[in-house]
Amino acid sequence: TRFANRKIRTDFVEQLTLDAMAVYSSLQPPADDHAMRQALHERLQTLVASVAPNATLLQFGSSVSGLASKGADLDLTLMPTDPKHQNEALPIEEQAQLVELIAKVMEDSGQMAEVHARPKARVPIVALKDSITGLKCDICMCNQLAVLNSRLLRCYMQLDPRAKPLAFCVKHWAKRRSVNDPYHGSPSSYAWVLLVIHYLQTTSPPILPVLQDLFSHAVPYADAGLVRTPDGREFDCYFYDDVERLRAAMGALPANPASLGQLLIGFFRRYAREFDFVKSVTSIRTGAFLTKHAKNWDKKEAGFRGDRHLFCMEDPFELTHDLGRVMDLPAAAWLRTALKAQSRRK
Ligand code: 3AT
Ligand code: MG
Repeated sequence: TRFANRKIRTDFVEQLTLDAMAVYSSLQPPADDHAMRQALHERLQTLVASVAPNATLLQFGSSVSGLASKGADLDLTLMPTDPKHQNEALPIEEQAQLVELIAKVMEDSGQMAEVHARPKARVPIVALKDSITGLKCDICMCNQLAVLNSRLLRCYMQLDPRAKPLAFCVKHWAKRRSVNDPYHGSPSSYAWVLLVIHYLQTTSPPILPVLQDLFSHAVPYADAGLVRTPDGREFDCYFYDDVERLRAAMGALPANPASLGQLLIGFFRRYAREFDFVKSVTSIRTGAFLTKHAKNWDKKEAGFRGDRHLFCMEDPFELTHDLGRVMDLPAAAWLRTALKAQSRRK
Protein backbone atom coordinates (compact mmCIF):
# COMPACT_ATOMS: atom_id res chain seq x y z
CA THR A 1 0.00 0.00 0.00
CA ARG A 2 2.78 2.39 0.82
CA PHE A 3 4.11 1.93 -2.68
CA ALA A 4 0.61 2.42 -4.16
CA ASN A 5 0.10 5.60 -2.11
CA ARG A 6 3.39 7.00 -3.27
CA LYS A 7 2.42 6.28 -6.86
CA ILE A 8 -0.95 8.05 -6.45
CA ARG A 9 0.85 11.02 -4.92
CA THR A 10 3.43 11.18 -7.73
CA ASP A 11 0.70 11.02 -10.35
CA PHE A 12 -1.20 13.74 -8.50
CA VAL A 13 1.78 16.10 -8.36
CA GLU A 14 2.60 15.47 -12.03
CA GLN A 15 -1.00 16.23 -12.97
CA LEU A 16 -0.91 19.38 -10.84
CA THR A 17 2.20 20.56 -12.75
CA LEU A 18 0.40 20.01 -16.06
CA ASP A 19 -2.76 21.76 -14.82
CA ALA A 20 -0.75 24.71 -13.50
CA MET A 21 1.08 25.04 -16.83
CA ALA A 22 -2.31 24.98 -18.60
CA VAL A 23 -3.57 27.79 -16.33
CA TYR A 24 -0.38 29.73 -17.00
CA SER A 25 -0.82 29.40 -20.78
CA SER A 26 -4.48 30.34 -20.63
CA LEU A 27 -3.62 33.57 -18.80
CA GLN A 28 -1.06 34.74 -21.38
CA PRO A 29 -2.04 37.89 -23.26
CA PRO A 30 -2.46 37.68 -27.07
CA ALA A 31 0.65 37.92 -29.27
CA ASP A 32 0.00 41.56 -30.22
CA ASP A 33 -0.47 42.69 -26.60
CA HIS A 34 3.06 44.03 -26.21
CA ALA A 35 2.88 46.08 -29.42
CA MET A 36 -0.55 47.40 -28.39
CA ARG A 37 0.79 48.56 -25.03
CA GLN A 38 3.81 50.23 -26.65
CA ALA A 39 1.57 52.06 -29.15
CA LEU A 40 -0.72 53.29 -26.37
CA HIS A 41 2.32 54.35 -24.33
CA GLU A 42 3.57 56.43 -27.30
CA ARG A 43 0.17 58.06 -27.89
CA LEU A 44 -0.08 59.00 -24.21
CA GLN A 45 3.49 60.32 -24.26
CA THR A 46 2.63 62.64 -27.16
CA LEU A 47 -0.45 63.94 -25.34
CA VAL A 48 1.40 64.47 -22.06
CA ALA A 49 4.26 66.34 -23.80
CA SER A 50 1.96 69.33 -24.40
CA VAL A 51 1.66 69.99 -20.64
CA ALA A 52 4.92 68.45 -19.35
CA PRO A 53 7.59 68.96 -22.04
CA ASN A 54 10.51 67.96 -19.78
CA ALA A 55 8.97 64.73 -18.57
CA THR A 56 8.74 61.17 -19.86
CA LEU A 57 6.22 58.43 -19.16
CA LEU A 58 7.78 55.18 -17.94
CA GLN A 59 6.03 51.82 -17.61
CA PHE A 60 5.99 49.85 -14.36
CA GLY A 61 3.87 47.08 -12.84
CA SER A 62 3.10 43.84 -14.62
CA SER A 63 3.87 45.19 -18.15
CA VAL A 64 7.47 45.48 -16.92
CA SER A 65 7.73 42.47 -14.61
CA GLY A 66 6.38 40.12 -17.30
CA LEU A 67 3.47 39.12 -15.09
CA ALA A 68 0.65 40.78 -17.07
CA SER A 69 -2.25 38.47 -17.77
CA LYS A 70 -4.89 39.10 -20.43
CA GLY A 71 -6.36 42.59 -20.10
CA ALA A 72 -4.01 43.72 -17.28
CA ASP A 73 -3.88 47.48 -16.87
CA LEU A 74 -0.98 49.62 -18.13
CA ASP A 75 0.79 51.32 -15.21
CA LEU A 76 2.68 54.50 -16.14
CA THR A 77 4.55 57.12 -14.16
CA LEU A 78 5.68 60.58 -15.23
CA MET A 79 9.41 61.12 -14.60
CA PRO A 80 11.83 63.98 -15.41
CA THR A 81 13.43 63.22 -18.81
CA ASP A 82 16.88 64.41 -17.79
CA PRO A 83 18.58 61.52 -15.95
CA LYS A 84 20.28 64.10 -13.70
CA HIS A 85 16.87 64.93 -12.26
CA GLN A 86 15.50 61.35 -12.12
CA ASN A 87 15.99 61.18 -8.39
CA GLU A 88 14.29 64.48 -7.72
CA ALA A 89 10.56 64.24 -7.45
CA LEU A 90 8.16 67.18 -7.77
CA PRO A 91 6.57 68.64 -4.63
CA ILE A 92 3.17 67.08 -4.00
CA GLU A 93 1.22 70.31 -4.83
CA GLU A 94 2.84 70.43 -8.27
CA GLN A 95 2.04 66.75 -8.78
CA ALA A 96 -1.62 67.45 -8.02
CA GLN A 97 -1.70 70.35 -10.52
CA LEU A 98 -0.07 68.22 -13.19
CA VAL A 99 -2.62 65.46 -12.64
CA GLU A 100 -5.44 67.94 -13.34
CA LEU A 101 -3.71 69.27 -16.46
CA ILE A 102 -3.04 65.79 -17.83
CA ALA A 103 -6.62 64.71 -17.20
CA LYS A 104 -7.83 67.74 -19.19
CA VAL A 105 -5.51 66.97 -22.14
CA MET A 106 -6.69 63.35 -22.14
CA GLU A 107 -10.35 64.37 -22.12
CA ASP A 108 -9.85 66.96 -24.88
CA SER A 109 -8.04 64.41 -27.10
CA GLY A 110 -11.29 62.51 -27.65
CA GLN A 111 -9.26 59.24 -27.59
CA MET A 112 -9.89 58.34 -23.96
CA ALA A 113 -12.98 57.21 -22.10
CA GLU A 114 -13.54 57.30 -18.35
CA VAL A 115 -10.88 59.88 -17.45
CA HIS A 116 -10.66 60.40 -13.68
CA ALA A 117 -8.19 62.72 -11.98
CA ARG A 118 -7.36 61.93 -8.35
CA PRO A 119 -5.10 64.88 -7.45
CA LYS A 120 -5.69 64.53 -3.69
CA ALA A 121 -4.89 60.81 -3.43
CA ARG A 122 -1.79 59.74 -1.42
CA VAL A 123 -0.22 59.04 -4.83
CA PRO A 124 -1.89 61.53 -7.24
CA ILE A 125 -3.02 59.71 -10.41
CA VAL A 126 -5.05 59.99 -13.59
CA ALA A 127 -7.05 56.85 -14.34
CA LEU A 128 -8.37 56.35 -17.87
CA LYS A 129 -9.51 53.83 -20.42
CA ASP A 130 -8.24 54.00 -23.99
CA SER A 131 -11.14 53.94 -26.46
CA ILE A 132 -9.09 52.35 -29.24
CA THR A 133 -7.56 49.35 -27.42
CA GLY A 134 -9.94 49.17 -24.45
CA LEU A 135 -6.88 49.05 -22.15
CA LYS A 136 -7.16 50.64 -18.73
CA CYS A 137 -4.30 52.83 -17.66
CA ASP A 138 -3.17 54.58 -14.47
CA ILE A 139 -0.76 57.50 -14.78
CA CYS A 140 0.96 58.48 -11.54
CA MET A 141 3.62 61.08 -10.79
CA CYS A 142 7.30 60.46 -10.05
CA ASN A 143 6.94 56.89 -8.81
CA GLN A 144 10.59 55.99 -9.22
CA LEU A 145 10.39 53.29 -6.53
CA ALA A 146 7.67 51.44 -8.44
CA VAL A 147 9.70 51.55 -11.68
CA LEU A 148 12.65 50.04 -9.85
CA ASN A 149 10.71 47.43 -7.90
CA SER A 150 9.02 46.30 -11.15
CA ARG A 151 12.48 45.85 -12.72
CA LEU A 152 13.60 43.90 -9.65
CA LEU A 153 10.59 41.59 -10.06
CA ARG A 154 11.36 41.18 -13.77
CA CYS A 155 14.93 40.07 -13.00
CA TYR A 156 13.70 37.51 -10.49
CA MET A 157 11.13 36.19 -12.97
CA GLN A 158 13.86 35.71 -15.60
CA LEU A 159 16.18 33.78 -13.31
CA ASP A 160 14.32 30.49 -13.12
CA PRO A 161 11.71 29.08 -15.54
CA ARG A 162 9.44 28.04 -12.66
CA ALA A 163 9.19 31.53 -11.14
CA LYS A 164 6.80 33.05 -13.68
CA PRO A 165 4.30 30.17 -13.86
CA LEU A 166 4.26 29.98 -10.06
CA ALA A 167 3.68 33.74 -9.73
CA PHE A 168 0.91 33.69 -12.38
CA CYS A 169 -0.84 30.78 -10.64
CA VAL A 170 -0.64 32.38 -7.18
CA LYS A 171 -1.88 35.75 -8.52
CA HIS A 172 -4.69 33.96 -10.34
CA TRP A 173 -5.63 31.97 -7.24
CA ALA A 174 -5.65 35.17 -5.13
CA LYS A 175 -7.93 36.94 -7.62
CA ARG A 176 -10.32 33.97 -7.79
CA ARG A 177 -10.51 33.75 -3.99
CA SER A 178 -10.97 37.54 -3.64
CA VAL A 179 -7.81 37.91 -1.57
CA ASN A 180 -6.06 40.31 -3.96
CA ASP A 181 -7.47 43.71 -3.14
CA PRO A 182 -5.60 46.12 -0.86
CA TYR A 183 -8.62 48.46 -0.80
CA HIS A 184 -10.54 45.71 0.99
CA GLY A 185 -7.74 44.53 3.23
CA SER A 186 -5.94 41.82 1.25
CA PRO A 187 -2.48 41.77 -0.36
CA SER A 188 -1.94 43.50 -3.74
CA SER A 189 -0.70 41.55 -6.79
CA TYR A 190 2.71 43.02 -6.02
CA ALA A 191 2.64 41.65 -2.46
CA TRP A 192 1.67 38.16 -3.65
CA VAL A 193 4.61 38.17 -6.08
CA LEU A 194 6.97 39.19 -3.25
CA LEU A 195 5.70 36.18 -1.27
CA VAL A 196 6.41 33.90 -4.25
CA ILE A 197 9.94 35.28 -4.66
CA HIS A 198 10.60 34.93 -0.95
CA TYR A 199 9.36 31.34 -1.00
CA LEU A 200 11.71 30.52 -3.88
CA GLN A 201 14.62 32.16 -2.03
CA THR A 202 13.97 30.04 1.05
CA THR A 203 13.46 26.57 -0.43
CA SER A 204 16.21 24.07 0.29
CA PRO A 205 18.36 24.41 -1.73
CA PRO A 206 17.27 27.93 -2.77
CA ILE A 207 15.82 28.35 -6.26
CA LEU A 208 16.31 32.13 -6.43
CA PRO A 209 19.29 34.17 -5.19
CA VAL A 210 19.06 37.46 -3.26
CA LEU A 211 19.68 40.16 -5.87
CA GLN A 212 20.04 42.99 -3.36
CA ASP A 213 22.85 41.06 -1.69
CA LEU A 214 24.98 40.50 -4.79
CA PHE A 215 27.51 43.10 -5.76
CA SER A 216 28.44 43.89 -9.32
CA HIS A 217 32.01 44.90 -10.12
CA ALA A 218 30.71 47.01 -12.97
CA VAL A 219 28.53 49.20 -10.77
CA PRO A 220 30.05 51.05 -7.85
CA TYR A 221 27.73 50.19 -5.00
CA ALA A 222 27.65 53.48 -3.13
CA ASP A 223 25.61 55.64 -5.53
CA ALA A 224 24.21 52.97 -7.84
CA GLY A 225 20.65 52.94 -6.68
CA LEU A 226 20.04 55.87 -4.40
CA VAL A 227 16.54 57.31 -4.82
CA ARG A 228 15.17 60.40 -3.12
CA THR A 229 11.40 60.91 -2.73
CA PRO A 230 9.60 64.29 -2.48
CA ASP A 231 9.47 64.11 1.32
CA GLY A 232 13.28 64.04 1.41
CA ARG A 233 13.66 60.35 2.27
CA GLU A 234 16.40 58.32 0.59
CA PHE A 235 16.18 54.68 -0.45
CA ASP A 236 18.88 52.22 -1.35
CA CYS A 237 17.48 50.60 -4.51
CA TYR A 238 20.58 48.80 -5.68
CA PHE A 239 20.18 45.27 -6.99
CA TYR A 240 22.23 42.99 -9.22
CA ASP A 241 20.56 43.00 -12.63
CA ASP A 242 22.91 41.10 -14.95
CA VAL A 243 20.52 38.19 -15.39
CA GLU A 244 22.51 36.39 -18.10
CA ARG A 245 25.69 36.32 -16.06
CA LEU A 246 23.87 35.20 -12.98
CA ARG A 247 22.04 32.38 -14.75
CA ALA A 248 25.38 31.09 -15.95
CA ALA A 249 26.81 31.30 -12.41
CA MET A 250 23.73 29.62 -10.90
CA GLY A 251 24.43 26.56 -13.03
CA ALA A 252 27.32 25.76 -10.70
CA LEU A 253 25.17 25.78 -7.54
CA PRO A 254 23.25 22.80 -6.12
CA ALA A 255 20.07 22.44 -8.15
CA ASN A 256 16.61 22.18 -6.64
CA PRO A 257 14.67 19.88 -8.98
CA ALA A 258 11.18 20.62 -7.53
CA SER A 259 8.41 20.61 -10.14
CA LEU A 260 5.87 23.41 -10.49
CA GLY A 261 3.27 21.18 -8.79
CA GLN A 262 5.58 20.56 -5.83
CA LEU A 263 6.31 24.28 -5.55
CA LEU A 264 2.61 25.16 -5.56
CA ILE A 265 1.97 22.65 -2.77
CA GLY A 266 5.00 23.96 -0.89
CA PHE A 267 3.91 27.60 -1.26
CA PHE A 268 0.47 26.95 0.19
CA ARG A 269 1.87 24.72 2.92
CA ARG A 270 4.25 27.55 3.87
CA TYR A 271 1.42 30.01 4.49
CA ALA A 272 -1.15 27.51 5.74
CA ARG A 273 1.05 25.78 8.31
CA GLU A 274 4.66 26.87 8.54
CA PHE A 275 4.87 30.66 8.53
CA ASP A 276 4.82 32.26 11.99
CA PHE A 277 2.24 35.03 11.55
CA VAL A 278 2.79 36.17 15.14
CA LYS A 279 6.51 36.81 15.01
CA SER A 280 7.85 36.68 11.44
CA VAL A 281 8.30 39.04 8.52
CA THR A 282 9.09 37.97 4.94
CA SER A 283 11.90 39.91 3.29
CA ILE A 284 13.12 39.38 -0.28
CA ARG A 285 15.83 42.00 0.40
CA THR A 286 17.56 39.52 2.72
CA GLY A 287 16.05 36.27 1.44
CA ALA A 288 15.32 35.41 5.05
CA PHE A 289 12.66 35.77 7.75
CA LEU A 290 13.02 38.86 9.91
CA THR A 291 11.25 39.40 13.22
CA LYS A 292 8.44 41.88 13.82
CA HIS A 293 10.34 42.87 16.94
CA ALA A 294 13.45 43.88 14.97
CA LYS A 295 11.28 45.89 12.55
CA ASN A 296 9.39 47.52 15.41
CA TRP A 297 6.17 46.11 13.98
CA ASP A 298 5.16 44.31 17.15
CA LYS A 299 3.62 47.32 18.89
CA LYS A 300 -0.17 47.34 18.93
CA GLU A 301 -1.48 50.53 17.37
CA ALA A 302 -4.87 51.33 18.81
CA GLY A 303 -8.01 50.44 16.92
CA PHE A 304 -7.08 51.76 13.49
CA ARG A 305 -7.77 49.39 10.62
CA GLY A 306 -4.26 49.56 9.20
CA ASP A 307 -0.93 49.21 10.95
CA ARG A 308 -1.96 46.02 12.71
CA HIS A 309 0.94 44.11 11.14
CA LEU A 310 -0.99 40.84 11.05
CA PHE A 311 0.86 39.40 8.06
CA CYS A 312 4.19 41.15 7.61
CA MET A 313 5.95 41.54 4.28
CA GLU A 314 8.84 43.98 3.98
CA ASP A 315 8.97 46.08 0.81
CA PRO A 316 12.38 45.50 -0.83
CA PHE A 317 13.24 49.23 -1.00
CA GLU A 318 10.88 51.07 1.34
CA LEU A 319 11.94 49.16 4.41
CA THR A 320 9.48 50.74 6.81
CA HIS A 321 6.62 49.72 4.52
CA ASP A 322 4.78 46.55 5.60
CA LEU A 323 2.78 45.45 2.57
CA GLY A 324 0.48 43.49 4.86
CA ARG A 325 -0.55 46.49 6.89
CA VAL A 326 -3.73 46.90 4.81
CA MET A 327 -5.16 43.89 6.63
CA ASP A 328 -7.49 44.10 9.61
CA LEU A 329 -8.37 41.11 11.81
CA PRO A 330 -11.34 39.78 9.79
CA ALA A 331 -9.40 40.20 6.51
CA ALA A 332 -6.36 38.37 7.90
CA ALA A 333 -8.58 35.56 9.27
CA TRP A 334 -10.36 35.25 5.92
CA LEU A 335 -7.05 35.09 4.09
CA ARG A 336 -5.61 32.43 6.40
CA THR A 337 -8.77 30.33 6.01
CA ALA A 338 -8.42 30.52 2.22
CA LEU A 339 -4.74 29.51 2.42
CA LYS A 340 -5.49 26.58 4.75
CA ALA A 341 -8.38 25.37 2.60
CA GLN A 342 -6.15 25.45 -0.48
CA SER A 343 -3.36 23.60 1.29
CA ARG A 344 -5.78 20.83 2.41
CA ARG A 345 -7.31 20.62 -1.04
CA LYS A 346 -3.87 20.58 -2.72
P1 3AT B 1 -1.74 43.39 -12.28
O1 3AT B 1 -1.27 42.58 -13.44
O2 3AT B 1 -2.12 44.79 -12.61
O3 3AT B 1 -2.73 42.64 -11.42
P2 3AT B 1 0.69 44.51 -11.18
O4 3AT B 1 1.96 43.74 -10.94
O5 3AT B 1 0.70 45.52 -12.25
O6 3AT B 1 -0.46 43.43 -11.32
P3 3AT B 1 -0.54 46.45 -9.47
O7 3AT B 1 -1.27 46.98 -10.68
O8 3AT B 1 -1.30 46.12 -8.20
O9 3AT B 1 0.30 45.15 -9.80
O10 3AT B 1 0.60 47.44 -9.04
C1 3AT B 1 1.41 48.02 -10.02
C2 3AT B 1 2.80 48.27 -9.49
O11 3AT B 1 2.78 49.26 -8.48
C3 3AT B 1 3.51 47.10 -8.88
C4 3AT B 1 4.52 47.78 -8.02
O12 3AT B 1 5.59 48.22 -8.82
C5 3AT B 1 3.79 48.99 -7.55
N1 3AT B 1 3.14 48.78 -6.26
C6 3AT B 1 1.87 48.35 -6.06
N2 3AT B 1 1.59 48.31 -4.76
C7 3AT B 1 2.70 48.73 -4.12
C8 3AT B 1 3.03 48.94 -2.75
N3 3AT B 1 2.15 48.70 -1.77
N4 3AT B 1 4.26 49.41 -2.48
C9 3AT B 1 5.15 49.66 -3.45
N5 3AT B 1 4.90 49.49 -4.76
C10 3AT B 1 3.69 49.04 -5.08
MG1 MG C 1 -0.98 46.64 -12.96
